[in-house]
Amino acid sequence: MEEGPYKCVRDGNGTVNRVIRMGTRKSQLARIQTDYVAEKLKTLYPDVHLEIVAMSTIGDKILDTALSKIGEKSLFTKELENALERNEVDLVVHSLKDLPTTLPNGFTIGAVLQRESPHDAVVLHPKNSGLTLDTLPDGSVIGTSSLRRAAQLKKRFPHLEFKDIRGNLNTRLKKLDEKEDYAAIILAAAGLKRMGWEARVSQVLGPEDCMYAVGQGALAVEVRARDCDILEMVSTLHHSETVLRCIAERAFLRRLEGGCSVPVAVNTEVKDSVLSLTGAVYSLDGADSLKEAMETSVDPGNKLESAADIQHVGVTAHNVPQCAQVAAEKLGVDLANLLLSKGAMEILTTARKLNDAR
Ligand code: DPM
Repeated sequence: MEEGPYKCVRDGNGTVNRVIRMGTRKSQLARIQTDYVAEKLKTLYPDVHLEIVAMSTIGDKILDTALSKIGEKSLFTKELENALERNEVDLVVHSLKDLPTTLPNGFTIGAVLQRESPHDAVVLHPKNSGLTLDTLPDGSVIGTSSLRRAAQLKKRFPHLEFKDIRGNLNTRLKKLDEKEDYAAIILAAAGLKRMGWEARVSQVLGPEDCMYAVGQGALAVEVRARDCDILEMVSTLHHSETVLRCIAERAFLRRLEGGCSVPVAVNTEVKDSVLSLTGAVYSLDGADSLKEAMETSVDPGNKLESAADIQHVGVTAHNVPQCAQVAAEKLGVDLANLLLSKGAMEILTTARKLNDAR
């Protein structure tokens, strides 16, 4: 008989009776994301008892500062990692795009779930209903604190103005609807969908308008790297194609030394075992930019057995072909090297300095 992931925690009747505690931030989106993963785990492991432990993080408390100005990369994740480390929780569900490309020692991403739409979406002030970024009047103010979104959209829609907007999704929607400060805001389509606010999406931005952030739209489960039981359990949640795309994207960002606060954007696709990655860096106003594309074969045919401890940009995925993961990581690094050879570091360094001085 195949042993389950809990050979060491089965009781005399062979029933799994361990309690798994899931850490989450208190925001509605974080709760929805955690509940979603909990449902998946319940279906896969009906005998496991799941407990949800909600905590607020520094990132949730500092609501008046633009995300890109806070500096601390792991603002939303650190306190949850502390809880993991202290064994207060066993796993934490994050938006992959909020996880740094290098995780602190002792942690790993044990699951990357199938990606929702990775694209950004436009949410209009009700009075602008029917308009698009193109047709909004000159000088209309668009709310976003993402340097990546602002850089691309400033270049593409020069008649628009861009202003920071902070807070969780609920707060932002309220700021949009109840005031006259913004004509529209830009948010990730995935978050809007998870919140059940698809009806507010007036426009989804394709790569020609706005390429997405590394990892956008994918959920990640962070665990203790040495907790083999939990790692094995959550690994069944991995979605191979998403894993490979996100490894390439994260390797690209890591090589560029970019955090969540640099104007870096990507677009990936897997088709017929070919993984393509387009990556770009921008100056803050989008006037300067570099964009290149590369592809690699991620054919799982020549399966290489996975070594026990291998992580790729923080992801542990024993059940996804190692050779494909290696190829995906190399693709990201190669594309970053190509952009670096064309001057990407100068663009990013200048962007960082200007942003810090804002
Ligand atoms: C990161 C950025 C933003 C979040 C930067 C970026 C957006 C910040 C802003 C790294 N994290 O995208 O260029 O708009 O001021 C975040 C959201 C989600 C995860 C919300 C959003 C939900 C979508 C997902 C915030 N993190 O981007 O609208 O799961 O990918």
